[in-house]
Amino acid sequence: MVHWTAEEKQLITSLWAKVDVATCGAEALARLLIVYPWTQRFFASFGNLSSPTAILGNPRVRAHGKKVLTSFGEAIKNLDTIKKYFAQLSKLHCEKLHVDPENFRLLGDILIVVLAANYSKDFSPACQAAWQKVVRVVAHALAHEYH
Ligand code: HEG
Repeated sequence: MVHWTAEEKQLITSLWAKVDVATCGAEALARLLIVYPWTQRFFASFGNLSSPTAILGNPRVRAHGKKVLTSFGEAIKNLDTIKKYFAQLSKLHCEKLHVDPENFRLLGDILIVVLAANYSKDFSPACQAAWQKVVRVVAHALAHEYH
């Protein structure tokens, strides 16, 4: 099991308290779809993804980005039991959605960029290191039920 120090948990939750989940979630998912266009295949039902402008303005991308980052936030509250916490969601992404787990890592990296850009004042090197660990652990937990 991954160990979290009290300092790491503090760095994670104090930044999270400031995060605008709707804005950052929308931005992170839109960036994923723009920077790694092959990820668009999972969202074929979301309508117009034909350009960066279309993606950034797409209400379904915004809504789904918020949903994903909200779920991410719940995971932060359950760091010590994260595999169990994400077991169902991992199964869903594997069995129903067929999302390649590499995409969890890509989204995690993008989330770091989005947080660094939007909360640069709070994003100290120690905070970044703690967040890097969070996105790695989340990606790992979401990939855990893959077979
Ligand atoms: Mg996933 C649905 C969370 C990464 C593609 N994702 C969902 C749902 C949640 C979620 C909570 C709704 C589940 C439900 O309806 O019961 N996703 C989630 C997290 C992360 C993640 C926490 C990583 C941090 N998802 C992710 C990535 C992709 C993806 C990287 C693809 C590149 N998710 C995906 C798709 C759906 C969900 C296609 C179904 C969307 C829909 O049709 O509404």
